Amino acid sequence: MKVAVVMGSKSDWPVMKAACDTLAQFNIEYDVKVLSAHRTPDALQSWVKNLRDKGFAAVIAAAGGAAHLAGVVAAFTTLPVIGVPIKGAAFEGLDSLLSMVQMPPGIPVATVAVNGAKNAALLAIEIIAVFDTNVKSQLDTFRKEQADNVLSVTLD
Ligand code: RP5
Repeated sequence: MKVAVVMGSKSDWPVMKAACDTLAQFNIEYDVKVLSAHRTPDALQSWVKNLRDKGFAAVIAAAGGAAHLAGVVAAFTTLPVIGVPIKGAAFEGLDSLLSMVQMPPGIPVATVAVNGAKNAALLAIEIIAVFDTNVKSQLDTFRKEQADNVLSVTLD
């Protein structure tokens, strides 16, 4: 299964590249797009509406400021939507975080940390791993290596 990645602006890409790199590390196919809830609403709607039929399992949506992109994506699909609040010029990214995380009941967005692109990808991979034993085993290896790295730390 594939993961869709969308961000509101090309200026989000330096953060969101980490999500795509992580998906690639797990050999997960992805489609990455720049589409904006307010600048390109019609194009966003038609892209989102076709995702399930095209075999996507989850959507990662990143935006900054009045960050409504993930909520709008979630409004148009019942695929799980993972939101990445992008740290912009104002408020250390708190504006993006609160805009994204405070979804009213009925349309969920699983919001990760400000600039949390890597965790967004890992969460999408964990969703796929519910059904895919190969991906599950890659996750087990990743967790073991991560733990080994912590346990082998030496301090000067
Ligand atoms: C949001 O506005 C984008 O997701 C970006 O984080 C922010 C600023 O966009 P640009 O003005 O850099 O295009 O829609």
